Amino acid sequence: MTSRGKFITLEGIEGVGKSTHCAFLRDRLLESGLTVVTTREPGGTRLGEAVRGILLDPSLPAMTPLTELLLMFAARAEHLATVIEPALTRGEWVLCDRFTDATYAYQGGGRALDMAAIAQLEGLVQQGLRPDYTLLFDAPVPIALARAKSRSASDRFEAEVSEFFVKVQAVYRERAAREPLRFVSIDAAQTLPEVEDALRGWVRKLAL
Ligand code: Z5A
Repeated sequence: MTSRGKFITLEGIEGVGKSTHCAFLRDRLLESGLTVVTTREPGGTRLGEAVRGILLDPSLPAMTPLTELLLMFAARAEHLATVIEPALTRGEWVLCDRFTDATYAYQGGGRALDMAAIAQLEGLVQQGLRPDYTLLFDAPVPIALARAKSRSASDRFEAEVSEFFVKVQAVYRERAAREPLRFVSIDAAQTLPEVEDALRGWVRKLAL
């Protein structure tokens, strides 16, 4: 019988390098002989990418924080049912650029929504599924925002002020401190080769 794959999520405020590091990590896992699926949230399915378009489009009218929360979980329900669960069942490893920790950090921390309401939706949508490992890329807000801004025009979240990202980061750090077995915190203010060394070290520890 094929053993179930592992579910790895990458988290952090914008500009910490998640997309860059996701590609690097995928290549290291492929070298170890694993089959790897890379995906992202919000998104990862045709419907989810359409929802992502709505969530990020700065030209649309403002939405309420609750609307934003429900759209995140609607996209996630589709993503879990059609991409993540099937891949894990086939024994593949799933690398996901953001997942529910982002909801706690952005909608709970940034938008001040009730954490208990987020936990209820998490239970309903995920039915007990949690990431096996979460890599939290952590860098001071000004460094991360400067990197993100050097790269592209602002979407609806990126237009937020730095205090918003300080609140988001605080929730990420609290969650990492509470679940040290799942979270791996990586200093993303380091140079790219240094971050890559940290990722290589983590993959070695997995002893694949
Ligand atoms: N969101 C939410 O609110 N609730 C949820 O539940 C979920 C998401 C799932 C879209 O996410 C938005 O959705 C997100 C939160 C919200 N918005 N924000 N903010 P996204 O992941 O698509 O967007 P993002 O977080 O803004 O990602 P990003 O801007 O693409 O950043 P990144 O992936 O972390 O960084 P990057 O593109 O890999 O790197 C940025 C630049 O820095 C790039 O030029 C790199 O070459 C450079 N870089 C990376 N690392 C280094 C180092 N170490 N040194 C120097 N330069 C570096």
